[in-house]
Amino acid sequence: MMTAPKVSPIAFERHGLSDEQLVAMLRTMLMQRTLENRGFQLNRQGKIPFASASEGHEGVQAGAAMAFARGKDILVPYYRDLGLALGIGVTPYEVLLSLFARAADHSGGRQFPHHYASRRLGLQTISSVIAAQLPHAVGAAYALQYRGERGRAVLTTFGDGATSEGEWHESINFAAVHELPIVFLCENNEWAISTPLDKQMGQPDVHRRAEGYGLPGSVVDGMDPIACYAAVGEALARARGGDGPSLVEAKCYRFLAHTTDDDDRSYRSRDEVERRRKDDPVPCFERLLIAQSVLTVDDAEALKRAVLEEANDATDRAEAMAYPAARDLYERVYVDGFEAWI
Ligand SMILES: Cc1ncc(C[n+]2csc(CCOP(=O)(O)OP(=O)(O)O)c2C)c(N)n1
Ligand SMILES: [Mg+2]
Repeated sequence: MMTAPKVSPIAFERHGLSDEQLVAMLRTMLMQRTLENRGFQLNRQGKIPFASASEGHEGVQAGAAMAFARGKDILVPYYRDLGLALGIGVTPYEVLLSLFARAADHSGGRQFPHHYASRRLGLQTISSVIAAQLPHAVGAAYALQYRGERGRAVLTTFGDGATSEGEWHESINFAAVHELPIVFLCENNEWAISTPLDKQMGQPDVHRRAEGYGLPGSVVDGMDPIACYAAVGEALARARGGDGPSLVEAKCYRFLAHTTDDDDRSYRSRDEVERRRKDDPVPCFERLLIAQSVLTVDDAEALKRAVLEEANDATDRAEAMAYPAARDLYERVYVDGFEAWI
């Protein structure tokens, strides 16, 4: 009689994450994907001018967000970090207000979409200028060190293309020299708009550059949210404990065009994108949690329905809000008086 081959259990290292935390990470990833697609839909409907695309980055961002200590750490992200923003507490409604550029948005509808800011969440706003956020992040880390604050760290993120900018090198070097409490997280998706990795750098491993600057460097599968949680968590713990900066490289992939303004068919093949889809972090993580009995198939379906309902509700509410008044144009340009941000 034939017996069914014994299936060995899938390796499952949860790095101390509870079932609730794992489901929360999946929820963030599902919401990121839903809002991502919503941005493209609204743009194609002519309702919003622009959205960026982070499909393929959900794993690294959900993991990093779970490692971030809300109320203590400071996040200085880049424009592709929708999942990080959601994961640390930006709401879908706030995301939609930003996409619709409504007056109720945190910037009064005047900031670029996906450029969030929240003093409450420790989320510092950015510009779209590549790598320009890194000296700011290093400055925030320097302030923490200058004030002798232990137990707090800065998490800053950037793409592979950003590592060619002068600010990237200057920031990493300054942080290493002064042993600042900061984690540099590279979301290496192999493309900088139409520039592939082999036209960006002579060797494809950003983390190996860490040694040249004198700080620890590590690499992690950016499609694996738990591994990313562990890698970023370890680096943040080192920074919070006064043991200096780290460079973490998460290898991921961008599945969609760079933004709603880009057509990636002009520079990469559909075969390449399809091939990489098998590593799509969202269904892979969902399957893992079901296989490990963290949630059932029915739970996962209910979660997806709840995410879609919340996204739909946020879309309707944000769309119904007013645009900023034209006379607001010159507000929020200069501040009256100065208040320390961190
Ligand atoms: C200083 C500067 N140069 C060029 C641009 C135009 N630009 C916007 S995004 C981008 C690609 C950046 O690629 P990468 O750092 O890998 O991040 P990704 O978009 O792939 O996540 C470029 C060149 C810019 N915003 N700023
Ligand atoms: Mg890139």
